Amino acid sequence: MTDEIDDQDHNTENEQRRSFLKASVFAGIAGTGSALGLVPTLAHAKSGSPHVPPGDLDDYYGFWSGGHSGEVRVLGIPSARELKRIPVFNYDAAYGWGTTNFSKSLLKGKLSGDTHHVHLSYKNGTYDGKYAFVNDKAQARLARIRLDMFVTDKITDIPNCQGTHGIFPSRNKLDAVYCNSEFRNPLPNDGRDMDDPKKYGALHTCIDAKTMEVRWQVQVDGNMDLCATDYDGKYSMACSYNSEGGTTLAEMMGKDRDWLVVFNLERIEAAIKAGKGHTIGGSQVPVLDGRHGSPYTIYIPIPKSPHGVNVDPTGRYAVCAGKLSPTVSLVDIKKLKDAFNGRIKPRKCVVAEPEVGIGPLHTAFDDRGNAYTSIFIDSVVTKWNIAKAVAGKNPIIQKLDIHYQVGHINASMSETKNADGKWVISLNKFSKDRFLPVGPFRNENEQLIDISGRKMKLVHDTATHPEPHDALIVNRNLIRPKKVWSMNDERFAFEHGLAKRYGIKDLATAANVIRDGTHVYVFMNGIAPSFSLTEFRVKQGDTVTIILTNADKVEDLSHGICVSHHDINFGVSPQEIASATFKVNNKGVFWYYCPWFCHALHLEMRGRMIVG
Ligand code: RUQ
Ligand code: CUA
Repeated sequence: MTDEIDDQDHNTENEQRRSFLKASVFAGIAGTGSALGLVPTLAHAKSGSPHVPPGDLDDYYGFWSGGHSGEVRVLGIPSARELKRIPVFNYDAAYGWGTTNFSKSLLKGKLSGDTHHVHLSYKNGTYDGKYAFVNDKAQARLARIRLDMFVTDKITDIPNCQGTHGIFPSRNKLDAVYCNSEFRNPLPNDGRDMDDPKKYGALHTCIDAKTMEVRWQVQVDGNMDLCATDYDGKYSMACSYNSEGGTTLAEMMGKDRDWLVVFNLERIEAAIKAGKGHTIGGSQVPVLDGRHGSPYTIYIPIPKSPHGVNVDPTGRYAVCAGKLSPTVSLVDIKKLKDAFNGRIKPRKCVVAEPEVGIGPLHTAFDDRGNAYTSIFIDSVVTKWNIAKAVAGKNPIIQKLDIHYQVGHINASMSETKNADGKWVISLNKFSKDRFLPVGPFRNENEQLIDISGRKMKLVHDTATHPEPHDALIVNRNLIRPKKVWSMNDERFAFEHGLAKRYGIKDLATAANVIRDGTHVYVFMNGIAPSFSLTEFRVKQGDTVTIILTNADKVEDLSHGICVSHHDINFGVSPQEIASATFKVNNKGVFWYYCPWFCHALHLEMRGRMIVG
């Protein structure tokens, strides 16, 4: 772990540290020596206070989707301090996301997205610290974020789909990410069947987590929203509303029960291997028909327009919330096999259906067999006990008022085998009367709840920029970001290719202006407080590519380049290389400068682009 943590005096924390390690969350880390530096801040959890004093670090990383901002956010928990915004599907001038050649190669001209669900990659039922994945509902994409650098590194277009909503990775190993499409559309969507909604379809898509290539798709009845996987790599699941196949609100609410759709991954993989898939339109991705009666799926009836499916940390139960029914349905994952083999009816997999409140949506878990369900219409979080529900007893332990209209909810480490029962975050859609008014568009209000005791305690309000849907609270010891790039990173392949083509030996020391027809390549570095080029000359009408290397190796010493009046503005962190390409249309002198505050002479870190 980091030096800062090791440097801290945590003698008084011995007790807590020991019991913490005993909790076996970090079996793999304990004993490396760094384990001794792990938990100077566990006092927060013990005291139930979200206050993290100056100089102290949070216990958890929070990974927040950014909703229609298109980004992913990183918070410290319990303080709820926002630590970083990771641009994914959006434009972000601070980093130049949407400006640099690398980001443009991923975004392909699109600058908006709608992220709902962030999930991290797994190994053996807990996070491996490698990647985060996030959906784009707006343009049917899946993105991957590297957690060694906290940057987006891949974006995959999902064919034949609209409204890519729920996603979930395999929980046993780095294998696949499953993505649900919420909107049904003609297949292929090329102008056929437009006025015949009965022929529309929705697809469950499997994407390879390592290559980010689409492996296969399965067509379903109805449409899907949230997604979950089991812990053994056997099943993926989708809660499914609109079993009616309607296109209007009234049509979509006709039936009393919709479904939890369960996908039999073993059967699907075997069928794909045997070449049983067909293709749709111009896409090469093999598609199987998983509608009613197929061997690949079962449809478990769930009341009514269900929303949200979450698997408990024991891996035994999937909890599917009713949304328009006050119930949650507890599905016994052990029974799925019998349902697939036709030995029991799918509905028999539901082993309890307790009433938890009006408008239940999402469920999180602690390490003591309790579940916490967000109740949208009642604006409460309901704590209930799984074993009691299964035994047919009243499982309700407490209903905690929150403000107002909670959507998602999550608990610390809840989506892993190592749920630790410390914190719940409640992502509330409305914030009226909680903060200083800021005009008609309001922030959301996210509330932190201490769940370490028998009773839930509301301890903290935080305003958030619109509109996170979901969040993960991840023990910080599982995330190990680097502080400085390696200049050989594969991310810089394009810039290294240019250097090779134009005979630049070392990008760290480059100061070259190379003309190739009407395209001018400007290779320079930044070392605080100067660029290696204090001017360069180009001609009106040229295309210019600036290749900028941050040659400083010092942690936290970032530079960047902003070219006046040319809409070029991007950053480079230590040892990072980035490039951007633009047209120069007007003669004149245009100052370029470093936008990251890097030095006492940061304002002097600038130069002139002279266009003749
Ligand atoms: S889900 S529609 Cu992505 Cu509860 Cu927010
Ligand atoms: Cu470099 Cu400011």
